[in-house]
Amino acid sequence: MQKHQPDTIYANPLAEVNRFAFDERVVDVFPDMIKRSVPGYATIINMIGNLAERYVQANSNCYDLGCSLGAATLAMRHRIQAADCKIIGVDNSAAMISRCQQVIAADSGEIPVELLEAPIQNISIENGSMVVLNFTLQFITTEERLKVLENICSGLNSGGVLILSEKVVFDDDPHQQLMTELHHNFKRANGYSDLEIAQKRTAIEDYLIPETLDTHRQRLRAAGFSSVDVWFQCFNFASLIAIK
Ligand code: GEK
Repeated sequence: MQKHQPDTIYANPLAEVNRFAFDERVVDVFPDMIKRSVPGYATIINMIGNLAERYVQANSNCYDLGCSLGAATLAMRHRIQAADCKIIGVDNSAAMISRCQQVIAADSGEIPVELLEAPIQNISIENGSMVVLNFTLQFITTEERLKVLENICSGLNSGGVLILSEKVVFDDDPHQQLMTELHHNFKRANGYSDLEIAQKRTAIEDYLIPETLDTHRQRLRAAGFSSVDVWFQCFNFASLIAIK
């Protein structure tokens, strides 16, 4: 397996900044990129393990939708206490799924993991007790989001849980500006230059579409979840728990 490389994708000035893509170049630097870009990422991954301990039911399926290199899959795999479970990881990037196969093969966990290269819009959720959308819904058009969540809710067993982590925005302009500045300060403290921050921002502008926490809460309820709220937040990054 290749070693993790530092993320320098936007370090030099680009004549044209293309739309961000989860291609091989991103796969090579992904662990470094997400850790240095998303405040609280390591805590969220760790707590997904904690939640798996509590919510995963015996003889059920767990889903990691937009699994990238399988960080949440592994957190669940090593903390699930219930017997006879299976984890299904899904990502529509061939490069991510291919590298994730290597990560899972090198891992010592015993719970079976199946990886699928597919858009999460096409996945059927069956006999689920835990579904993770860790910074994935934000890359799907806002029009498609309710249907994805309805599909998840209908495939979850009673008492099953969805963990939805997203970059978020705020209605209050000064607060929005403050959160953006604090996030950029976090990135600068992690070694990203102003050029890297600006070019990455351009690359994800029309691709990563953040929404307010209220929009997420309302949509999760509309999708059929009975209990919905935030369990983690750091600046403009938050994670919600939705229980069926
Ligand atoms: C983690 N969850 O480390 N269908 C399937 N996958 C998709 C889709 C889609 N429609 N759109 C984007 N992806 C991971 C981190 S990263 C978050 C998730 C980030 C995939 C995409 O290929 C990428 O692997 C992932 O969603 C988003 O906990 O980079 O900000």
